[in-house]
Amino acid sequence: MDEDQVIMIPPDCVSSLGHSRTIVHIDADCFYAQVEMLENPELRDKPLGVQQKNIVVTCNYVAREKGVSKLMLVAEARKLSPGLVLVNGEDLARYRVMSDRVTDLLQSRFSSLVERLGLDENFVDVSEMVKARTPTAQVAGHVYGDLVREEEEQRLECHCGCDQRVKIGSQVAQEMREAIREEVGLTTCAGVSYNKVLAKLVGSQHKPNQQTTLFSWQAHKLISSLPGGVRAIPGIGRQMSDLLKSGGISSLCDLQQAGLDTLMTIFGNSDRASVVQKLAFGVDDTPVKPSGRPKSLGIEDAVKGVNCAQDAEAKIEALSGRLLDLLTAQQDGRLPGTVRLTVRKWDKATKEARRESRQAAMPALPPLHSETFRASSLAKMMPLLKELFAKMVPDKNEFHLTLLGVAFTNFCDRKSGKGSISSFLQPVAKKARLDGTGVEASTSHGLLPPEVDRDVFNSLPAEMQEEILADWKNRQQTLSSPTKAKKKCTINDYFGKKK
Ligand code: TTP
Ligand code: MG
Repeated sequence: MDEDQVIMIPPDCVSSLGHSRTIVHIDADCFYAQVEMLENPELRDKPLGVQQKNIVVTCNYVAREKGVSKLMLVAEARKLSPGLVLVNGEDLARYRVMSDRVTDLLQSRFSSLVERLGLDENFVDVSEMVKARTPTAQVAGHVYGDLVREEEEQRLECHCGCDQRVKIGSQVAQEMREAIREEVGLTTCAGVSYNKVLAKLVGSQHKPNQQTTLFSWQAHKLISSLPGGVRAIPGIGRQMSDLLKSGGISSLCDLQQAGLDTLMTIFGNSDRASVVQKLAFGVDDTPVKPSGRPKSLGIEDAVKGVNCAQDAEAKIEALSGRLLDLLTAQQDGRLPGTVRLTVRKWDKATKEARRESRQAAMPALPPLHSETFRASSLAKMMPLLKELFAKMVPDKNEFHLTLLGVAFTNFCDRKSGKGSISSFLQPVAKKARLDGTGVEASTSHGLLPPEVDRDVFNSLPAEMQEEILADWKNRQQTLSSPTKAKKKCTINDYFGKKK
């Protein structure tokens, strides 16, 4: 297409949302290859391909420099790069784990609106976060096209505030990429714009490990720069392009010129016809559809050299309060089974910052929307968090922290009633034991119900321990007065030793 030609958007393709949203598209660089290199760091400097059957499904950037590309036949890749190291990538389990970690991090830290696309891409709607931030003059990373606006672009210049929003979005995208790099170990590319299709398209402009922002007045330039076929538009895959072809539409130009009626005849569905027609002009009103409930919810703040316990505790308390507010705002009624504290310590000797996290089983919290929820949850959490802090920072006089974070994980649905408290607790108990990082709830109870596993019991918060003991006492009383005996599901049934 002619890059200088400004595309006129037909009236029925005009966006109903305008440029009101801010969307970030995140894509992991050579995803499978990075997972392999993380597990086996000596592969980093070698040309590496990930093989499925006789195809190199992806390769690292060392191999790409030698001409190897994604979905190339193994034989061809070997010719281009005789030293190519090939690993088998047919077992997707490890890739899925890393993929979940990225989505989880984005959901828990940046926005509840995260939509996964395949294993290594995520759309994140950061509009709310952007609204809450102060304006910035800086764009993080690259800007698509020239910053100097040509006459035509000046005409297209938008005054709805979208330039400012995508600038802030670019800062958020950079924070996302840094967090993924630091916590998951992967480098990523990001695209920032006001809709999904443009964010995805612009993100691939600079690869690897870079990000690009698209202002609204450059959108036409990006669309015009695409290769001619309809497949250049994300969302139009092989099946759809075959369908379009059967209706006489092969190029992007054909698609732009096709009327809605033609597209409706091809797709037999007016919604799809309209979405596809709009996509061809870079207009995309489809929402970021959350891909499942977050597995964790966290909040972190970089701090300037916290080096006394009192300051650290005040910061942890403030973070915990904000986190509880986020938990209430989640509105799905779930409560966390585990709380995790993260610190980043500055090591004077090595001049390096190191992250460390510890977690503990959560105490029972009051009902989520009760008046006392925040205050009493804080009062219950703080002793635990202080204990975790003391474990990670044992020398109270000699430390220097550059970051503090609190997160909830291990979410469970929790309804009222005894049956549900047990289902809420069971995974917590398991998790606390498996991690080995849970704080042992100190207990003065020497005697335990015979069916209860002491390790499981020790890993529970004091309230739960008391409930188990009270329940046991109750049962003993019931047994000693047989007239009152009745079969009931109790909390202890769930913590029994395996027979
Ligand atoms: P991509 O994001 O397409 O590729 P990539 O992450 O390897 O490289 P890039 O730096 O260009 O983003 O796909 C993600 C992973 O999906 C990729 O690592 C391997 C896998 N994959 C397949 O298994 N089959 C396929 O046809 C494609 C395209 C990818
Ligand atoms: Mg990728």
